Amino acid sequence: MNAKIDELLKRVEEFHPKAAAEIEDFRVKMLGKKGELTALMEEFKSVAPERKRELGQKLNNLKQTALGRINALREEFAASAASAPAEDDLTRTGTAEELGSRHPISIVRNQIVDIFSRLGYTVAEGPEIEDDWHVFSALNFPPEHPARDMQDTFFIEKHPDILLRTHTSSIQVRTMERQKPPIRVICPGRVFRNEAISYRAHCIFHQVEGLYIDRNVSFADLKQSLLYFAKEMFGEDTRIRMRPSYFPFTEPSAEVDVSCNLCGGKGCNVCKGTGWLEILGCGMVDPNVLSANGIDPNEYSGFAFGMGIERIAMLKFGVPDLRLYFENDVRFLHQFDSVL
Ligand code: 2NL
Repeated sequence: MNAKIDELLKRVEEFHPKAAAEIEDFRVKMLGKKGELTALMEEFKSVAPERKRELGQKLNNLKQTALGRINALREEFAASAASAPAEDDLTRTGTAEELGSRHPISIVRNQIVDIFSRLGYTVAEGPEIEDDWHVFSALNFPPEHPARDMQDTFFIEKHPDILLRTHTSSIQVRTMERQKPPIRVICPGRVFRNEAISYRAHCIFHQVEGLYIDRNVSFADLKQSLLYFAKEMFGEDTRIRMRPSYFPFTEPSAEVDVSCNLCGGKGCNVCKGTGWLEILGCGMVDPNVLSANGIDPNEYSGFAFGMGIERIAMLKFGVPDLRLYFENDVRFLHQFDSVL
């Protein structure tokens, strides 16, 4: 046993690995489960009692030396790996990094949010799984309104009160719960409707809605805010027009068109010869909605608006089919690399 200890000690002292991997091999051969040093330790148990002291000290010394050498060598290799110049051929062609790019829906959402941020709006978000109150009742939807029908809205099975939001107005309702006027929020988000999927409709899409409530907010404020938005979004020469419309949550309500920036208003196939493109809906917040949300309609008034991001991105980028937004085909997505 004495000779074997001497032999192993010599091997430890003379161990000069060329590669870091050899260190681990050496450690396993010495100190692993079936290692030679481990075997000696096992053998030591049956050594005669009068030799235990002498051999125990030698064996312990061997073990400490081996561990010390292994650790020192490990550190040496780690340090030289960090500081050594690369042995690779530095003149060879590099490998290109595949960069991702922003989705067109995200690009347009960010642009809309940026424009309204400059008018003092702050961004709010809310849950996609909602309840009847935040999506319908607080927004003056009558009990028999068709949007409350299973045909149009995804309800959670066996929970007729829980549903996927059909518009992001529920975020504004939640904002009014938390905050007293003045309120100025812009609310982007994903919404869900039970629609058959086609080039112009999808069951999942994206909206941005805005809400402004304060004393003396007028229809003129609404019109000027939306004109500013249209010019920032579609160019300085853009004009807008409003057509009377109807929404349960606003009165009066209007649909807003922007002048077609492709033909300059003369009429082309994008604007179907009209010179105008519909981009959003809006109106003065219905007094019933203010009351339902704890705001006195005699003291405050407000306007709200909503737009579909897919549609605005279609107009801006000439996307012909809504389904392209959801397929994540890189040949489509890479066309927006340079936009932002
Ligand atoms: C559209 C039209 C609209 C609103 C959304 C709203 C929200 C509250 C109160 C009143 Cl909390 N109104 N939202 C108002 C008018 C139009 O959206 O075409 N969206 C895609």
